[in-house]
Amino acid sequence: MNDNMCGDGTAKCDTHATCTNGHGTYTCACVPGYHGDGKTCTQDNDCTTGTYGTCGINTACTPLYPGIKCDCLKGFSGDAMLGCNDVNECKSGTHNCNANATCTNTVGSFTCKCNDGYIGNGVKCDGENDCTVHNPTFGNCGINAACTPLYPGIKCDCLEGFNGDATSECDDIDECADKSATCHADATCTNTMGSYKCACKPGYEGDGKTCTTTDNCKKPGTFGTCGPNAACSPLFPGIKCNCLEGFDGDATKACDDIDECKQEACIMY
Ligand SMILES: [Ca+2]
Ligand SMILES: [Ca+2]
Repeated sequence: MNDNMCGDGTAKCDTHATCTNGHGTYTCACVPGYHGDGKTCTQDNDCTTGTYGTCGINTACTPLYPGIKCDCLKGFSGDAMLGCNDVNECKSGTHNCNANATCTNTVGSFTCKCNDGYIGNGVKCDGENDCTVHNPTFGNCGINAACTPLYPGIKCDCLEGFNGDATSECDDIDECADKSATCHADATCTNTMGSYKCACKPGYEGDGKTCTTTDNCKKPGTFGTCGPNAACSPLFPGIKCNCLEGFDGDATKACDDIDECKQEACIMY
C-alpha cells in the first residue's frame, strides 16, 4: 500500500492545489483564491465572487487576482465603488456639437442637431447655399458671372473671359482688341464670347499660337539653299534655284556675272 502518493510524484494535483496522502490514495484541494476539483484549479474572478465587494452602477469591473478595480463607464463619472452618474456633456462643455447646432444630453451620451438654416450631422453644420437657394437678402449674380456661397451671403465673379459688374452683367473681353490675346505674329485673331481664336495667315501653318511658313525657301537648311545671285522658288516638297537675270552658273552653289562684252552679241553693238 502506497501511503506517500503526494511525495513520490504519483498524485496528479493542480499546481494551485494542496495534496493530502491517504492509505493507498490521496486528495487534492485548490488553495484559497482558486476553485475547482483539485486536479484542475481556476483562479477566482473577484468581480464575480464578490469577495472584495462589488462595483456601483454604470461601472466596469476588472479582476486584479486578487481584488477588483472599478471604473465608470464612458459618459459617466463619480465614485465607481458607489456608482457613477451620467455626465451632462452639454453643460460641461465636453460635447463636440457645431456652434450652429443644439446639444441634447442623453444617459451615457449626448446628441447634436443642426439649427434651422443649417444642414449637416450636428458636428458639422453648413449654412444654406445662398447661391442655389433664392435668397431675397442676397439676390443672385448677374449674367456671365459665377456665384460662390459665403454662408451666409454670396460672392459674384465674372466668368473667365468676361469683365464688368458681376452682380448685374459681365461683358465679353475683346482679347484681340486689348492685345491680351496670345496669337502668333503670323496669325489672325478672332474674338469669341468668353474667349478668342487664333488662325495662321495664308502661307503659314500651325495652331495659331505658333505658325511656321509653308514656303520651303524660307526654311533654311531643310531643303538646302540657293547660291549667291540666284532666286529661290518653293516646290512642294523642295525648292528650285534659278540664276538671276544677267548671271549664270550652278544656281544651287553660285551664279556668276555674265561678261556680255566677251560674248559675240556684244561685238555687234
Ligand atoms: Ca450624457
Ligand atoms: Ca472674347
